[in-house]
Amino acid sequence: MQPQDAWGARWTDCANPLAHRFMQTAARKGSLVCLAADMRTVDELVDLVNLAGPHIAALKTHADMVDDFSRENWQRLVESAQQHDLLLFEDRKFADIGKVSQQQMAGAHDIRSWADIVTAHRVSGPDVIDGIAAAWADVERVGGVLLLAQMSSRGNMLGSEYTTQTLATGRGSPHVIGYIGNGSSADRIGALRAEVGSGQMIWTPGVNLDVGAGAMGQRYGHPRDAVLAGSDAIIVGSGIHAADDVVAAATEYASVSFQALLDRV
Ligand code: 5BU
Repeated sequence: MQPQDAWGARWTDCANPLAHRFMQTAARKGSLVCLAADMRTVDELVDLVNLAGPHIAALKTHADMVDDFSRENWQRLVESAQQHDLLLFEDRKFADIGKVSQQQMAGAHDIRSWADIVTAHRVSGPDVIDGIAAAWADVERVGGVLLLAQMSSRGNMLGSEYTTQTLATGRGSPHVIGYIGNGSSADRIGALRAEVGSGQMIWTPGVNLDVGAGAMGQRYGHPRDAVLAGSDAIIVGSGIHAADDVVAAATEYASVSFQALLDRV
């Protein structure tokens, strides 16, 4: 399917090249799934990507939970992501001063060299974004930041005033491709979408076909409700990687999310 047919106004309004790349991949594969690959070894990660790869549009990692991380080892994951045309998203949740964020983008995990997207909290001030962008510039790459405007976990402190300030920081920034919204609440996503407009993306964790409470304070909403309310990418972890049949689960999340996009447009 042509991306403009699947995405409607978002395709024209959301001009960021990385957002376009995601939308194109999503339309081609018929999937809004960003797989949260919360695995502890590179072998498990690569196996998971090889299984789910055809049914997902982006890959989210936590490099610092991987026991056998090394730059050489990680390269195997980067290559399998490339083979499946997946944007690589490191959910690092940067939250320090700009200069330190720049250095943390380098460091042991060298995130700046392989990640296309990272998350950041707005809490430390707007300069965290400049620090991250400077790190990508240091290695002559361009990436996109998703600012945490909401979270899915219970009891979090990202209230509506904080969200509004976060959007004010991200609006018009060439480095901010969009925001993390709370996938467990369609109402919250709808409110966020109304405030964001259609020029930036909203990606949502806290979605599962089995809605309700998850482990340790995680909360889940239904992926269809999230997309209808304005989410552009559903971030799914255990719903896929912990399923008995990973391919079947990935296929189902893909079709539910993409059908919801078509119904939304
Ligand atoms: P789950 O297994 O689908 O619950 O995994 C959710 C993933 O999304 C996991 O990697 C979290 O780090 C990530 N996440 C989240 O759950 N909630 C949030 O608000 C943010 C990220 Br930000």
